Amino acid sequence: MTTDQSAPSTANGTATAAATGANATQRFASDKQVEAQTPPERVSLLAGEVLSAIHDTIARHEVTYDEYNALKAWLIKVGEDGEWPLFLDVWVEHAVEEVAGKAREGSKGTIEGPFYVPGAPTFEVEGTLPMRDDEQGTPLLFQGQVTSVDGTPLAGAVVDIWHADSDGYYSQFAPDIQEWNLRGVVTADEEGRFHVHTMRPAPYQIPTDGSCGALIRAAGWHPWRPAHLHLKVSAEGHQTVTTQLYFPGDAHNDDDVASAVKPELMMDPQDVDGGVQVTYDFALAKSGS
Ligand code: MBD
Ligand code: FE
Repeated sequence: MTTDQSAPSTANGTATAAATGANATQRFASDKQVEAQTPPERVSLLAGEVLSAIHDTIARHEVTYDEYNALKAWLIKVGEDGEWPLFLDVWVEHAVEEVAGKAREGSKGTIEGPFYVPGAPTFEVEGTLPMRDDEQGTPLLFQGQVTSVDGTPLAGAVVDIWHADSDGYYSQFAPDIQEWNLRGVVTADEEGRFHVHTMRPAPYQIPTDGSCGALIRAAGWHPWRPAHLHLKVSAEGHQTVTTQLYFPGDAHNDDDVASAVKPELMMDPQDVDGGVQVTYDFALAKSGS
């Protein structure tokens, strides 16, 4: 399935770009508090520079009316498909994350992407992510310790984890997958240690049947992200790290469509009886530092 360019058909639905996009758009609207408190001088500066960059590109490459109208039609289509969350998180978020994370000590972060859902089922110290009785794939034990940047173990640190299944699909964004499949929140023990049993995710292909797919085809790009785990690691008095972790050897570690791979985020999976085991420790910066 992961090498197939088409969306999967299932009994009750298809993971179309429009369906995935509509879910992502709705989630963004309901989960993120977007406060428009940016002062007018800053809006004018930023909007002005972005527009100037567009004008410069048009002048430098002598963009035609046909090309302008193709862009206009495409932008309209991105909205109709609900693919603004996907487009922005794939092609823009990494630059924002780079700025946000550059001065923070401790574990590296990377982009959140469009598929986080707050409020997943919780468990203490060691547990298994919600999964189907016949969940496919290789069993993965993901474990580690959360400390402060000075090495102090952070008792009761919280690790929120979400990832795709072995076909590359996310619950709540593809049809026919139970609500919290492969999503969970684990609270660490007194030493900041946690253990999460799950299934190894597959590489992820962004939907190719919508406007983002159309851009990829028109430009001769590819739609792939390497297989990854998404995490938010938090602890009292510390800054939350939003990150992703990757598997060495994945074909797309070097050309992630979302530009979100960093060398520090490579895991070191060990083959164990019946699956793989990964130990990855997190160091959190203190709040206000
Ligand atoms: C993903 O799973 C993802 O992590 C990002 C960043 C964009 C699209 C899909
Ligand atoms: Fe993802």
